[in-house]
Amino acid sequence: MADIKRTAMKRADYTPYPFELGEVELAFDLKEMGTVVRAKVFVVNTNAESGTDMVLNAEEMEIDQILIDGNTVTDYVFDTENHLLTLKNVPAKFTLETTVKINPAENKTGSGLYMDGEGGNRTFITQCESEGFRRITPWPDRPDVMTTFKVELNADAAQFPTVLSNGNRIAGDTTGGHAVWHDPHKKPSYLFALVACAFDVMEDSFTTMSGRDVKLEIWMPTETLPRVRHAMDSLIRSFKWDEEAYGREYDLDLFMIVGTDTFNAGAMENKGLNIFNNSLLVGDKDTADDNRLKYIEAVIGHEYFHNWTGDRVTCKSWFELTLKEGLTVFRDQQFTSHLHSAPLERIVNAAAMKARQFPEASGPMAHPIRPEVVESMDNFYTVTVYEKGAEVIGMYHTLLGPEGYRKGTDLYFDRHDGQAVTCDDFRAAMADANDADFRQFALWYSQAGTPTVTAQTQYDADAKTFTVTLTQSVPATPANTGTEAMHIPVRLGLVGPDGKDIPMKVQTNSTKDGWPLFDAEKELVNLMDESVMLVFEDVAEEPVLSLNRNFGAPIYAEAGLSLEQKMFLAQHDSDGYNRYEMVQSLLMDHLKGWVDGNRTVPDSAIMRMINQVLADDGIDDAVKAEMIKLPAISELMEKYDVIPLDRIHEAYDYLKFIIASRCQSALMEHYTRLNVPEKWAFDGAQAGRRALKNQCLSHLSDLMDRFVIDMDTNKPMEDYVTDMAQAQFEQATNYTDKVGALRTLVHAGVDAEIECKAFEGQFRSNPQVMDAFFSMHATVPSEDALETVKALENHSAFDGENPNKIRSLWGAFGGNTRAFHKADGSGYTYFADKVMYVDGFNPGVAGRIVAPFLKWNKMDTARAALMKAEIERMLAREGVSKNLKEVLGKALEQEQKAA
Ligand code: B3K
Ligand code: ZN
Repeated sequence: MADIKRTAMKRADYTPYPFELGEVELAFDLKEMGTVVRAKVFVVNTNAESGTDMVLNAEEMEIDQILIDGNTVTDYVFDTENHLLTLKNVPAKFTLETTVKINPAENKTGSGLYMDGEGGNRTFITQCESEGFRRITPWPDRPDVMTTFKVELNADAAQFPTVLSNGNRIAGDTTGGHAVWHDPHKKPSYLFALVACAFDVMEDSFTTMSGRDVKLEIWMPTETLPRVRHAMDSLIRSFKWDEEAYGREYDLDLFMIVGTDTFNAGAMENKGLNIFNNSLLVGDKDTADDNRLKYIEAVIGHEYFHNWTGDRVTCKSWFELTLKEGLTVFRDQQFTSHLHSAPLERIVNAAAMKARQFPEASGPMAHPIRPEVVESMDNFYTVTVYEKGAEVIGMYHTLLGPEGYRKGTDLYFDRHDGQAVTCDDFRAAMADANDADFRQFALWYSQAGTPTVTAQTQYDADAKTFTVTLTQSVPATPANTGTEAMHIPVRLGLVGPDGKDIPMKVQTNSTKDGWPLFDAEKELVNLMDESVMLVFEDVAEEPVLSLNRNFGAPIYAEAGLSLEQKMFLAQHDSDGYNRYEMVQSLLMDHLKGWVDGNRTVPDSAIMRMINQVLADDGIDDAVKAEMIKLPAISELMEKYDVIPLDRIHEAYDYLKFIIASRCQSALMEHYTRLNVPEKWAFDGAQAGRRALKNQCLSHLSDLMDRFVIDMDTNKPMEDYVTDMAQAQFEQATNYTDKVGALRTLVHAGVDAEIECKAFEGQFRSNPQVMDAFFSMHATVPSEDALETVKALENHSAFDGENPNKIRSLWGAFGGNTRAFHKADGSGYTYFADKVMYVDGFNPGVAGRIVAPFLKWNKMDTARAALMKAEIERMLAREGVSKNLKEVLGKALEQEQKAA
């Protein structure tokens, strides 16, 4: 085995940078090979008069010259392994000038300055978060070193007429390959950006609340430009919402977005110059489905909101990433809730937590939202830091109410504008603005793992009391971050036999750190001890407990409800989220009962419940679609120490068949009701109708490989449903319906060659749609997907170096549990080969797509052995990245569960 030495950084080791830097003047002479970068900055040593060393980060560059106060420096060490440039014995105050050469055309890492596109779309582009700036020029590349930037750009005017950077253009224009930019706001290097291109621009404008006019520009290849109107409209909505909801105004005269097809992340919030992966920027009704359009809107909002939560107030160190990301995700979720449906947004976000974050928190990469130890920062742009981080912000909002929360954010911005701060500073602002105590709440930042809250209830008919005992437990995780009792806001309700909420009054209340045990106004319990008991009085009849309403805390909530009680809440709970949760929980119980050979939910109950949901006029179509979806397989896998994967697949097949066959007429009725042409609009009700229609079709398609006769027509259902999907494909007047029909056909395993050819013919030149095409094939729930994926690697639209293609074909395959986990191990070998290939040039992406290997230790003995061998093979690759070493190294430390 090759050397797998790993080095970690610890949050506790933070020390401030010992130099202060003035405005930096950067000059770029942009060439595909041999770009020259000059940097000039005045430096003050804050700790010493003179004679100490100055350490800069520097990676993949040739150093031409270093000057201190105009004199050539020779006393320096360039440690190319650790990417550090040390200038020896520098004076107390001095002007530092560096000249380096870099080769953007050779940079395939997606970090630093690199090239994208071909021919007329060839572009210089940057990505500096978290540690890309050090690949551009030697610099203290850490978020707490903030300076203003003046940037001169020169490029070949014929090929790259437009040169863009942060801030305001103070010389040049958009046509001559030359411009000088000045950003008056101090910022860390990770927010630096430049672009040189020959794109076109879509322009618009926004007048801020104080009456300033801001120019809005989206730069794109000419042919793509017509499809960014939705993005521009979303941007205008974002500007307006942040003023209304947070009182935050934009602070430059120009806001630009540039789109690219080659980008490791979704998008990047560089000051005044956001760079977007085209997959989150380009799309209209004919090329993006409703979910994608909503996602584009949310990400446009997210990056714009970073202007305050990230750019104006930034992170002191990368350990504090959730300070900006958790907060900004929460803000984009609020934005989406405001524009669309709050209950739907809650359901979708809770589902993502359960399907993705809870499994991460129980695996080898478990970490608190503020990690304590990091080897490769790329590995910590996670659902824990982002989505659980947003849930933690949401709990402040729940605990303080909207007004208290807003007081907290106002104080945070007042106190820290222009600073690099920590999660503790945010927490202190929330506490100080509200005179509230968040000391115990701080454990949400330091403990990993998903707490479980269990409720035990007892009804006393004579005393008319209902006693609820809540107990919390916090699991131990490989991160070893503690298991102390947390401050958990548990929202709850008591639902009476008539389906109505019973007013909640506790016999005795108490307070801890100023928090009432039961907050009657907010209808929540401040669970701060391991176990608490509440006695509700004047309860005339035995109620059913509705626990963790609105998914108010990111926990497993176990109310110990019977089948009947779950069915009851599914129908009557006044909390829309918990109605959804109860339906999902019954589907989960059905699956688990089948796997365990101990069935508690009869098929008839599933039939009754699905039919009930479909028939209920009080539920939005979009929410119905979410309710009747099957729970994610990752959620069911979480329930086992040793995962019985084959039985899990059988359980899904069986439940799918039960839903399709027993609910056939209701599914058919709703499909028919909803399958009516309407003039397309980006509108929640319409999107809901399309979502439910396509979900009904998808459920019905599970009849396709069974011989079931339709009672009315005497025709085999297989033909019937195929006909329906084919007709929808042919007649679709929007992309949502088109791709919904095609996915149904492809996933049902019927011959869809004609439709696939037609789809490719129409969309071959659209990279985003082709990504969806690759994913659709890579996720077919069948072992055969392995061969399909291999064949698709040769597709003319596939490019193994492009992160979007890597994710849409190989990444999606990794999530296909039937093909990836093929019993003979061929899925593992294939996927490991791909991970190693990607790791050779883009470790950031490799470290993320490798995730399906991490829970090797929970698989059956045969699979665990095969996976472990592949993990060892990946680690043995000459030149394996620190990204892979960290995640795979941690995976190997796990103890195998199967005997
Ligand atoms: N801040 C960027 C993340 C960049 C990821 C770098 N590996 C996107 C975002 O969260 O807005
Ligand atoms: Zn972000």
